[in-house]
Amino acid sequence: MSTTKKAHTTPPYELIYWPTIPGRGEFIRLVFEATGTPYTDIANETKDGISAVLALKDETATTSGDGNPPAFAPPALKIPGQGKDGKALVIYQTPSILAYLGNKLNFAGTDEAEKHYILSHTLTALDLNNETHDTHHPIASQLYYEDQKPEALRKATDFRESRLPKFFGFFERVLKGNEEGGGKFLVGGKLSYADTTLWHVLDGLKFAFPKELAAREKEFPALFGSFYGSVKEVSGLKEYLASDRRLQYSQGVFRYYPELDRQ
Ligand SMILES: N[C@@H](CCC(=O)N[C@@H](CS)C(=O)NCC(=O)O)C(=O)O
Repeated sequence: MSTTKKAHTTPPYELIYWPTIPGRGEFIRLVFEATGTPYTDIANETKDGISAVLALKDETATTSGDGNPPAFAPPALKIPGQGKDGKALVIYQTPSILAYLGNKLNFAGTDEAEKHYILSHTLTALDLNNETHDTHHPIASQLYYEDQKPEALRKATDFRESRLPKFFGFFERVLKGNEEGGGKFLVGGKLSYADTTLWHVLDGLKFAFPKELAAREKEFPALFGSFYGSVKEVSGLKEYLASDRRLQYSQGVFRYYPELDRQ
């Protein structure tokens, strides 16, 4: 990564997210990696970093520190010196963090209209992410998958048969309509956080539903041909994806249960 120069000019961004899984923290990591921005992934990089995640999750807290309001759930981003009275700013909600970083790191298009298109497409990609989670936890997040298997099967079947083609078809149209992007970018002529976010959801879906995705990819040539293939080759991302910082899918949003995949 060419991070040396930026290290002197960007604040020491601190990602507060669960360790060991990509999870929703990955959407934030990809922005840092694609832009060559230094950051600390506190729970993965420091011994007691998990305490920052647990503090964030404290359901009795009335602040997340430095006068910031409490956060509902990880991920959160802490930016020293950018909050009220020169204190740290703590923000949460994945799309809110992405929009903040997109502006700061020049990763949110080239004008006001593009900025809004990018946020809109990101929210749609995150809707797909959330619907993926619901395929294995359709009844309750706090119950085990094993406690909701029949419902999960119904949910996953509908998801694969109805929702996936609807989302994929939508993004295929977005890519085809953005002539400037040449099939590589959702908005305009350069990479944005909408691209990295959608890319990670597609990648996670390939892990979670390998047979379904293999069968469907040819229906969406822009999405799985040019777009998926080009984003992972982007400088910064390519190196990150090959590194041990890229965490393996396991028991997060993207899980592999063969019985939920196409049979
Ligand atoms: N919409 C929120 C969802 C946050 C979320 O669900 N975080 C998960 C971890 S990925 C969590 O710990 N949730 C706890 C809860 O919802 O009680 C976002 O995108 O940041």
